[in-house]
Amino acid sequence: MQRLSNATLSALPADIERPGYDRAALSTGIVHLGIGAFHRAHQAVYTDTLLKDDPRWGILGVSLRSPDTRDALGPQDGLYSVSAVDGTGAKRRIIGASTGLIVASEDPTDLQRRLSDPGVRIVSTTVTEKGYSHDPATGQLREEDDAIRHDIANLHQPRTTLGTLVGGLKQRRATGIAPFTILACDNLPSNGHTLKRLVTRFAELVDPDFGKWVAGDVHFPSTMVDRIVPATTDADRVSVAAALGMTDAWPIMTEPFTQWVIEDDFGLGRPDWDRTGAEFVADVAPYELMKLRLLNGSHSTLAYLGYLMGCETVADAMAVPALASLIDGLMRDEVRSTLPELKGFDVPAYCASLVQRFRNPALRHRTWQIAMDGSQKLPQRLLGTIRDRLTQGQSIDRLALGVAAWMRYVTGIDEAGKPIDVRDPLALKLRQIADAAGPVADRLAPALLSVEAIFGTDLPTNPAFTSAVTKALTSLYANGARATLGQMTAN
Ligand code: CS2
Repeated sequence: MQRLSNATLSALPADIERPGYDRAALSTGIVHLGIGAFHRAHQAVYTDTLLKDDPRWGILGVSLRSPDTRDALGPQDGLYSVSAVDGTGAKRRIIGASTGLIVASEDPTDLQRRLSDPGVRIVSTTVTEKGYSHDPATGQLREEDDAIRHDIANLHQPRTTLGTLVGGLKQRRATGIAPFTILACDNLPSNGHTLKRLVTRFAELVDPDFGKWVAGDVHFPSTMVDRIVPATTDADRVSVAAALGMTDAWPIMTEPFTQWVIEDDFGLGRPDWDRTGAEFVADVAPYELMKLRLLNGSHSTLAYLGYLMGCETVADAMAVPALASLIDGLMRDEVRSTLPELKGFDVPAYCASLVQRFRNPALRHRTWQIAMDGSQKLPQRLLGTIRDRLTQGQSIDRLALGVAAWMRYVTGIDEAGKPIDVRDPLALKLRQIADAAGPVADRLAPALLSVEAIFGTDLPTNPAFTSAVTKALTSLYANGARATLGQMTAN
C-alpha cells in the first residue's frame, strides 16, 4: 500500500478533504512546541483552514525530546489525517500546515536559530501540565529543578520548554528582533498568565534587566482549548488506511466538537483564527474555569472511578448508570455554583453536550490515559472548585469522592490486588507515601494530603475537606468503587 505524502495526495478518495493551497508557498509564522495528538487535532486544524488566504502562518513543529512524531510524519512531508468520529460515521481530512518537524534535543542550536527568524511571530505550546516546570498548587517556577538549573546556566542549549522560550527571546533581543508572542495551549489555570509568570521569573534568574524586558514586552495571551483527542491505536491505523487507500503512520482520531477561545493580545499579529471557528475575547478566564471544572473535572473523576471499576474507556464509564448520575450531580450541584456568569452562555446546555461527548461510542478514550499526571491536574480540575465550595459553606461530597478515587488509584494496586501502571511525575513519591501508610484511609488520606505541591497548605487543615475525603476513601476501601457509587447515588 502506498503512503500519504505530497506525491500521493491526488490519489486519495474524493471525500477526503485535503490542503486547498500550495504547500510550497508556505512560510513559517508559528513555531509549536509539543506536536502531540492534541495540537495536531486542534490548533493545526484551525490554521490549516486559513492557509489558502494567508500562507505566512505555516507551523514548524518541535518535539523537545522524542523523535517519534518527526520519524512518523517526516517521510509523509508532514502530512497526516484527522478523523472526526461519532456514532454516525467519520469525517476525514488531511492537514498540511506543517513546514517542518524537528527534535530539539538533537540540535538545540538549530532550534534557537529558527526562533530568531523574524518571520516567526508566535511560539505556541502544548507540552502537557508537567511540561511547565512549575509547582501545580502555586503556579510558581520550580527553581531548584535540575533541568531548570541546567538551562539557566546553558541557555544556548536548553532542555526544557521554559529554557527554549527564554533562550529564543534572549537571542531576539540581542539581535534587535521584536519578541514573538507566546501562546499557551494547555489545560492550565490562566495558562497565559501562568506561563508569563514562569518565563519572566526564569528570565530574571538569567539577568534581572532581561526579566524586566520580558515582563514588559512579551505578550502571553491566555486560551481555552477544547477537543477530545485519544491516543492513536494500531486499530486506528488499520481503519484509517482502509479509508484513505494508503497508510498514514500517525493518524489522529478525534470528536467532531472543537472549541478555541483566545485572548486577543498578540504583539506581532496573528492568524485570523476567528474566520476558522475560534473566538477572540478580552478575557478568557470564565471560559477556562467552565471548561477545566466541568469538562476536565468530570473527566478526571470518571477516569479514577472508572478505572477502579474496570471501565477501559470514558464511554464505558458513562455506561455505568451510577457513575453517569454522579457526573450529572457533580456538574449540576457542585461545580456550577462556583462558575462566574458568562453572558449569553447556556451552562445547562453545555453540561448536556459534555455528557453526549463523553458517551461518544466511536472514541476509545482510555480512563488510564486521562488518569495520568493527576498530581498536575487535580488543582485546576477539582481542588479550585472545592476551595470555592468550602468558602460558600457548601457540600463537596462528589468532588471529594473524585479526590479519594485519585488517592486509591495512586497507591498503584487496584481493587483486585493487581498493579496499576501509575504515570505521574510524582508517582514514586506517592507510591512511597501509600506504602508507608498502608491501605487504611485514616492514615493514607492525611499522608497524601500533606503533599503541598498538590494540596497547598490550606486544604490539609480544612476539617470539612479532610473529613469528606477520608470518608470517601474509607468507603472505597471497605466497599469498593462500585458500591460506594451505588450508595452515594441512592442517597
Ligand atoms: C483529558 C483532556 O487527558 C486528559 O486529562 O481530560 O485531555 C481532555 O480530553 C481535553 O482537555 C478536552 O479538551
